[in-house]
Amino acid sequence: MDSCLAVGTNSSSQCDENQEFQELLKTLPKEKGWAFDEAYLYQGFWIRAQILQQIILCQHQFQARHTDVLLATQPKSGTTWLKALAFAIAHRKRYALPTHALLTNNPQKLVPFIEVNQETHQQDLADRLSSLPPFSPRVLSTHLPYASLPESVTSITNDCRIVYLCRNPKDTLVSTWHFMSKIKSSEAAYEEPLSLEEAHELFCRGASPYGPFWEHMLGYWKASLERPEKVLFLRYEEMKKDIKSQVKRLAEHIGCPFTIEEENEGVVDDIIKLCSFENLKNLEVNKSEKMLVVDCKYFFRKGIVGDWVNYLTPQMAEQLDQVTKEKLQDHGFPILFKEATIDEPSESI
Ligand code: PAP
Repeated sequence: MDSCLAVGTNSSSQCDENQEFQELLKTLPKEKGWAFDEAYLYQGFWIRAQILQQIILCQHQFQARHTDVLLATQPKSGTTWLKALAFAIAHRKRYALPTHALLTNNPQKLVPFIEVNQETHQQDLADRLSSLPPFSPRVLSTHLPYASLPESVTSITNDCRIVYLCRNPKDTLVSTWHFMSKIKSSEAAYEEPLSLEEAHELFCRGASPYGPFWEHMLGYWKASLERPEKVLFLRYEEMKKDIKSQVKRLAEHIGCPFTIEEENEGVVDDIIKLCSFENLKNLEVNKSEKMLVVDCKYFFRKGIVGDWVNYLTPQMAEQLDQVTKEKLQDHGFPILFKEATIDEPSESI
């Protein structure tokens, strides 16, 4: 079949773009994908072909506004949690708790990715952004590495804020593997799910979705040191340990600090409760709705720190720790490096 017809395009310029894209793909290193099609190494990170075309469009087309808030993560680092919190903080004056948008919408829907559409792969970026709530700030998200963000986002003349959430690599691997296995067993899959051994091997080689894990994290960490007013670096484990202080940091960074009165009235605690794993997981919308081929319920598995210990063998954990050590030790990342190698399972808060 003609490649233009195969992807459902209807104009000659779209057809040219597709042919250019097919040519580009031929030049990129390729790896086995985790769930669907193969992954390609583009600008130093691994990405599925179908998403890559949207990423390139986004890099060219996305125009950040000065008031935008962009949430950045690697898949399975706590994206859904961060989306819920940032949305609830930024729009706290617009929604009363009993009728809050988060009670009837999956957080992924309220905070769209700039580079992919989780509803349908065909929808245009402009259409997608025009369907956002008409309030400021726009709360958006991305899995793109810092160096690959659209120029308007990182430009020194743009005041938009970035929040990066990082999770320890062993839990990120285990969570990603579970999620991909669920997708694989859906009707869209064309192969057997990856074994955990295969997933571990790909992850350690850097070939995780949007990986390598360490380079992704370091890009944002360095940016957070160079431009702290622009980039806030958060950690899933710290959020689990002390959510209140992390939520306050988040609110300040995105320009919506809590007042003393709000704190005294329990507004911070209400937001934390609304966005808690237990609350979101048990909402009807998050139990029954679907986004593309993914059931929303798969965004809520265990939500704890240290679950890796139940899946990785001591050898697998040691190998991943060793890679983490090699990748991070020359970059002055002592805290994460230490905790990434020794974190213990802890109870969900
Ligand atoms: P994404 O990057 O594909 O959007 P993301 O939300 O990061 O997904 O991944 C889901 C993980 O966040 C799951 O982790 P687990 O597999 O180790 O359990 C999920 O349970 C966890 N998660 C989702 N919501 C919350 C929440 N409110 N609090 C804490 N963890 C959460």
